[in-house]
Amino acid sequence: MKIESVASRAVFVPLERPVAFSTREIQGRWYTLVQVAAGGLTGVGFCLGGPVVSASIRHWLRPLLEGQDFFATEWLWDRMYRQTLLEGRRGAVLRAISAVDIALWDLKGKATGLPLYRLLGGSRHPVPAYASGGYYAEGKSPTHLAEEVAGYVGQGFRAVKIKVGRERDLKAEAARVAAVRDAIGPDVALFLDANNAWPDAATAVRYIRAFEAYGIGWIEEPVMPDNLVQSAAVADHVTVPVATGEIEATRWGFRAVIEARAAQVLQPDAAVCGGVTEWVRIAALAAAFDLPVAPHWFSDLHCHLVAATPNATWVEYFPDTSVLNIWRLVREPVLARDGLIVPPDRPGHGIELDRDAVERYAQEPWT
Ligand code: SMN
Ligand code: MG
Repeated sequence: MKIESVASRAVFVPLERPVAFSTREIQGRWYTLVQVAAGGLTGVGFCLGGPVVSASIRHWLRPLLEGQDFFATEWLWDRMYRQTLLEGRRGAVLRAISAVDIALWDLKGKATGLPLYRLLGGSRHPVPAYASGGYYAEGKSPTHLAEEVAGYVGQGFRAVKIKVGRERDLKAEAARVAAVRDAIGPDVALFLDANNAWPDAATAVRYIRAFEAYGIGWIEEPVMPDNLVQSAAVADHVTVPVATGEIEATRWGFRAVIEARAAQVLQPDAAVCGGVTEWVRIAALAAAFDLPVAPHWFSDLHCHLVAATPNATWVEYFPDTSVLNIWRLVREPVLARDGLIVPPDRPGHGIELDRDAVERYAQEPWT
């Protein structure tokens, strides 16, 4: 069960049309892919992030991995984390560790013939997915936004998430949320994602109070992720639960979020926080505080984790692949039906790369 080779590659997949959230515009997405080979099997890992991440895998992680037993994920995690302590701990290097760890779990699944959710102690039940979208775009009115989310409800989703916080005009922001609630009816859950829009708690509270009447399930990242005190102040002053964690990393990062009472919903992303190994620890930590986890981003991976985690509530799912386009690189995406995802029964996480597509979007060779 020895790792023979580790290869990574950065790819850039342009969006068909640019979209925006509160403070940034997106023209395309960078992904780093990793392939870990052992005994005729290949484990696949990935994350959002470009050449700095893939270089970290090549430079830092590959030498630590080659020749090691890929089943020893706990020990390999510790080794990777300690060896990269000076340049690592979060950000690009943690994304590199995350991608590698995901590939190691994929290998463990492929070597045993077991799907990831079973390796993690889960069962093959359908997990609830929310339709994530509602981005801003040039010329997109509240009516267009309402049509978009009504489409998701028409596909059977029982929860939707939209972006907020880009418009300075509070009335314009409230009008978007009102149009969405009107379009989805009273019974569909509505989540809002501010992507660090507001400079401080007082500003955030002003906007969120204008949304409260529309029955909001959570407000995501109202302020910068580093400012846990401001986030806690928001949580204290609104009735809407605060969610955060998509760019937080490691059990220690989440411990700080919990200790500061900065959020009522935690959103670790296994491709950011330290891989499957660290995600499971974070979910257990959250459980000790009776906090739910609702993982951020890639549903094809997180459906396994949610199926294995009693305090996990929702999988995030992007019906509009022109916004989050990793499926361009994937052979058999796991599709939601009636707002539910059944984790695939293929060994490992079941995510296989489309070689031709990877070639087309690659920005560097596999090395
Ligand atoms: C998001 C950010 C970055 C990549 C994918 C999705 C967004 C979300 O903040 O929570 O959906
Ligand atoms: Mg978000």
